[in-house]
Amino acid sequence: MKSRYLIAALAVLCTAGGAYTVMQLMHGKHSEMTVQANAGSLTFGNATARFLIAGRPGVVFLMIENKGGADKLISASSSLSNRVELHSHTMDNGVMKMRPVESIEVPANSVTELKSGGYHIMMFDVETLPEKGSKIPLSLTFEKAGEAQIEAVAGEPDSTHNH
Ligand SMILES: [Cu+2]
Repeated sequence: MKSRYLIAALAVLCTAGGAYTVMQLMHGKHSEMTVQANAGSLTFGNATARFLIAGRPGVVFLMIENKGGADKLISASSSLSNRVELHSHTMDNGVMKMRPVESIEVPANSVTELKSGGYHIMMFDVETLPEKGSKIPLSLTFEKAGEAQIEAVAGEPDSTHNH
C-alpha cells in the first residue's frame, strides 16, 4: 500500500502547476475532470460558480479526488463573501430541499462531486455579480489535509438553483 501512495504522490508532483485532465472511474462511468489545484493527496477540478442575481446567493460546484485516507471538508471561505456555507440537497417526498451541513465526507481513494442536486457550496451576500469567466477565490478547509486554495470559474447563471 505504501508504494502505491508514493507513486500517487509522485504523479501529483509531476503534474502540478498546469491544468490537465484525468479520466476518472465513477459510478461505473467515466467522468472527465480538469485539474485546477492540489493539496496533499487531494486534487481539485471543474470548480465552477453560478450567480443569478447580484446580492443573491451563488452556488459553487467542484470535483475532489482523494488519493489518500478518508477526509472531510469542514468549511469554505472567500474574500468575495462573508458567509460561505456547505449545503446538501435531499429529496423529501419528491420535493428537493437544501440544508446547511457541518461537513462533506471525502472518502479514501475516491472522487467526491459537488454538483447540482447534491452537495454544494453556497456563497451569500456577494454584492457584485461576477462576470462570466472571472475567477472566484475560495479557501477550503479539510479536517486532515488542512487548507486548500482554489479558484472557481464563474459560469452561466443557474436558474434551477433557487434559494
Ligand atoms: Cu444551497
